[in-house]
Amino acid sequence: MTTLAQFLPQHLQQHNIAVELGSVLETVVAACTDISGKVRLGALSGVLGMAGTGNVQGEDQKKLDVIANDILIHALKENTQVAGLASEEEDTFVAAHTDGKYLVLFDPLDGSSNIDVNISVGTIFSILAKPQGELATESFLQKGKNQVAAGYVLYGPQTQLVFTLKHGVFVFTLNEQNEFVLTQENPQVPAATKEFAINMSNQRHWLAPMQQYIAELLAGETGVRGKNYNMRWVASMVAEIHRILMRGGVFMYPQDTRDLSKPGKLRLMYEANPMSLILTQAGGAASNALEAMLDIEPNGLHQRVAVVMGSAEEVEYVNKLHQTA
Ligand code: AHM
Ligand code: MG
Repeated sequence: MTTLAQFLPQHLQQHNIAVELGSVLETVVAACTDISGKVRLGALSGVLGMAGTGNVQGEDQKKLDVIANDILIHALKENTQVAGLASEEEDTFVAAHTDGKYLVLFDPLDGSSNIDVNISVGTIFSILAKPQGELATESFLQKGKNQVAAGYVLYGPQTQLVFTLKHGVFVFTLNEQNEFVLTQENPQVPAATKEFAINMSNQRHWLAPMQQYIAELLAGETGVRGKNYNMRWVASMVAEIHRILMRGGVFMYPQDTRDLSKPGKLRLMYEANPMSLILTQAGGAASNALEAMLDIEPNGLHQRVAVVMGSAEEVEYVNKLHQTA
């Protein structure tokens, strides 16, 4: 049995990764352990229901969105290696330590529409090195490929931590002593898949290439793809990406015609980029249907992006349909 506390120092040393980065990761994980405890108890810890507030994206906040956000901010501000934070639930970045070397971006409780009905939710995080100079919004606006670490904690039937420090992907499971124990090293996303995930209720709003792609999948053996596909939709990105990491699949949240000023629903900096780093480290692929997700030049902390990620063959197929449209 290898706990995170045993694994991390070895992994840092083996790959020459700064111990300060390890300490930031440990702080994120400690906060998520705390959040996991609250999620587990649900109504018994009085954390369910609405907070009666809205976030910068105009979305209503659940009590647990606010609690998870507060736990992460409080913990990270205590770590002197952290220069600043950005959260889905905060309009602007939060400054921490002037000498801090790292920036942490997170969605404290993703999929929170699921929390009151006891379906999996998760925390997603991305860590960047702080550029030289005074902390500003621009300090955070780095391409996904610049991330030095990324991961998520899935609060599901088991609480699992998945992260990468850009030397493979590691999966840990929370035990009864609240320790994360290594349960899987370097899962690989199969290149081919027969499973897709998309919110089909938006079908009539999709652009033509996405309409074509899904129609081809639904045609199954009788269509050009020549095989039958299965579909899943949890409406919890962390659960969806974890399933794909474990057994393959393709996850999409495309741009649609309702509001062409919004390229999609999901956020680049603390949802799409960290998940893309995890999947690409595991042999998968990720794009906005046109270019590699990790190469996108960001323009805002809360910028939205179209998402296609998972098994490489499917992501490439979707990209081709869009690039040739
Ligand atoms: P959130 O950050 O407000 O929780 O929204 C993100 C979630 C993702 O977890 C999930 O993939 C998607 O929204 C589900 O959207 P929909 O409600 O259209 O099914
Ligand atoms: Mg979210």
